[in-house]
Amino acid sequence: MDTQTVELVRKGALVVEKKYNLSYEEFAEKHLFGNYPVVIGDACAAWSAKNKFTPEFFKEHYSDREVEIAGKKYTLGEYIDWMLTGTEENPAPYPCTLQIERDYPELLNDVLPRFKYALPDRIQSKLLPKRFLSGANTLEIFFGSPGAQFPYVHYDYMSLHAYITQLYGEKEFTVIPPDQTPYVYPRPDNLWVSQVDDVWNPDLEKYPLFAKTTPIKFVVGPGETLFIPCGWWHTARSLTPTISVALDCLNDSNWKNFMSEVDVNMQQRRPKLAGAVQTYLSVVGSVLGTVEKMA
Ligand SMILES: O=C(O)CCC(=O)C(=O)O
Ligand SMILES: [Fe+2]
Repeated sequence: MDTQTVELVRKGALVVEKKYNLSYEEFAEKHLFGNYPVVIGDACAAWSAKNKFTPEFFKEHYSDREVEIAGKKYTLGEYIDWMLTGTEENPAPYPCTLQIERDYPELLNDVLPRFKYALPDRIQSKLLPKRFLSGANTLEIFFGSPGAQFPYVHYDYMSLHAYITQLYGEKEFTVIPPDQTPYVYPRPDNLWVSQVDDVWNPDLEKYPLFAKTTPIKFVVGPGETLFIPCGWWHTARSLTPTISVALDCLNDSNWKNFMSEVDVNMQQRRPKLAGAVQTYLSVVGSVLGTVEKMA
């Protein structure tokens, strides 16, 4: 920690540290099971996306592809021009996302090997029927312009852990710990989305308890990966034109949280099956836990 950070920690403020050469053991103890975010400075060192994913690359190869943002269609070429010329006052619409596996499978190799911090991962397990993930997007590329603000404060759907790797430009993140959920006013219909839309300028008359939150703000730059553990509220804002890759992870550390999310969905849609699904997932959790320990 630098001296400024040490000062802040002494004052009791929460901070998100940046770490290089982080061992898996330290990551697992302090962050994955410790449920605390961290910026990993070199997780994506082996990815070819690191130098390849630039605005020029996407313009050259994918200009004609269509993207849809908030119900409006653009070509990726149009969007990239806007993203490069957008300003704080007039940002490009956000987020502009590409689904790598579904629509750009030829780019999969550029975000491999999967870094050790996002392993083991149960999202692709044959024992986990995909419908339990309720359509969560688990591997996406994000484009944004200066001033582009993610539209809401949320924690990742289905309590998946998120790893956001910044490949181009700088993005500012704000995170709020899960134990402050009582002050965050989750939407009754979407418990993972907050009703408070501006963390730094909240409507305290409408949301008085939000004053008790202690949001942590920091910047993630090129080559850096932010780990956001399950249940941590977060939002983001691009400071420059940005390209990021977001991937999700599910394993023993967030399995119980995931099971609760599945239960909430099942109680709404198929309440009679909810109990059986919980039993099934708890067996799957034990089986995969054993397999992972042997690996
Ligand atoms: O990079 C961002 O804008 C935030 C993305 C995010 O939090 C998400 O897609 O869940
Ligand atoms: Fe998120």
